[in-house]
Amino acid sequence: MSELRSFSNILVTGGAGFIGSNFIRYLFSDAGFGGRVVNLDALTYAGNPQNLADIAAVYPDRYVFVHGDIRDAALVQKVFAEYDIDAVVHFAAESHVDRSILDPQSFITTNVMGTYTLLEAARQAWKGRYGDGAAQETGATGRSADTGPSTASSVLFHHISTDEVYGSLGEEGAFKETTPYDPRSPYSASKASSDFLVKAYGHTYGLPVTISNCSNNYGPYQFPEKLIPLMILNMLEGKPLPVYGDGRNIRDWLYVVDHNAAVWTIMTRGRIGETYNIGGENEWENIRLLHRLIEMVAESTGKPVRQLEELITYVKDRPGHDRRYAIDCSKLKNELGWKQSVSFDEGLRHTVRWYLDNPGWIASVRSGAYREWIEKNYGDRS
Ligand code: NAD
Ligand code: TDX
Repeated sequence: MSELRSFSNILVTGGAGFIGSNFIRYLFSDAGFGGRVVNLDALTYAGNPQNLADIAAVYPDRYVFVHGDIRDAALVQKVFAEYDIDAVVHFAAESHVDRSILDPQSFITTNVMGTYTLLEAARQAWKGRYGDGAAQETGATGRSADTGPSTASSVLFHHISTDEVYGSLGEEGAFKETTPYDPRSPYSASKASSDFLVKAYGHTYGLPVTISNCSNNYGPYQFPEKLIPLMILNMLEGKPLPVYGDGRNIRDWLYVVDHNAAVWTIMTRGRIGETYNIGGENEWENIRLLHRLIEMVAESTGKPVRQLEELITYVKDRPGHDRRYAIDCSKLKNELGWKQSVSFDEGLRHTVRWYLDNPGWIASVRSGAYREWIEKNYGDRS
């Protein structure tokens, strides 16, 4: 039988971004986490502390926001010491493929060097707890075929990664945890590098690590550069809907809360040293997805479907555009009992509603007022 891991002080990096902010909300609600959450975020264009303003107000003692950069070793070490961190969930990253093609540098410094900086801080902070170099003596992974899924661990580094590290699929098959890495964009290459660093710290130093590689997420608070929110907002504003290439690239979509439930399941019950794939088992060609979204926006706004369809504009393809992603998440399902709980129709409908109901959030992430708000509230804390 597996023993449930428990934590007191969780460091969430990138918790002001899309998935990270949803994860913190999840910790305080469905997960029933009773400890303290420290959110370390540099507030790049993609980070918005307003995403968690309600959580900050309700849990002033259990939610701490630290405005800072994961590449800042001194700051990261200070956070570990000051808050007695016993678990890290590492979301912070440059996350948009198109930006990585235009300007890869921050992807390398944040995703690779930033991950290294965090791993090193965790290793130093936790040395006494698990024993540096314990890998060889204990088998590093704390796993045993006879005792089942996990051994309780007082500290854990969970790394959030992507299915894009596995490359691109043809018409058949799905990525498994054993699929060889074949990253093809600067973004996915930087994420692959960070995955390897995490694995190396597990093997070499015995750092208790787990990794998850997830497919495309969607839901509330996603920055409107990604396909689904971009298309919703462009429909509302009557702007062109840019479809890359022939529109027949395929992505596997998962509702963000289901991703976060999987992450928490792995953190509390997953085997140390293991990678788990997370996916929606929900493949859609981009153009088909866009037509479904058009129907939903039309239903919610009363705009005629025809009028929205006329906005569809085929544009030049993304360089190196991966054709198809699909995830085999049977390991996570069979071993830890996780499963998707939100159907695509339900999740998309909720997402469309959320963007319609939150024009203030949309205006703020697109305007200088948002930057001014950050400056006023967090300007002196970095
Ligand atoms: P996001 O771009 O919405 O948020 C990233 C957050 O990280 C922002 O709050 C940003 O301010 C912060 N950040 C960036 N650089 C930083 C730095 N140097 N120091 C501290 N904070 C920094 O990203 P997201 O879509 O929420 O993705 C979160 C994680 O999940 C990433 O690691 C990404 O690779 C992974 N992932 C995303 C998806 C997806 O579909 N969005 C799918 C699989 C995996
Ligand atoms: O305007 C667009 N038109 C278009 O056709 C945009 C923004 C995208 N696309 C296509 C490209 C992809 O085939 O839609 C698909 C999805 O694009 P993105 O939303 O940019 O996501 P993707 O490139 O698949 O990467 C996402 O999923 C994996 C996240 O951004 C990554 O962080 C995650 O790792």
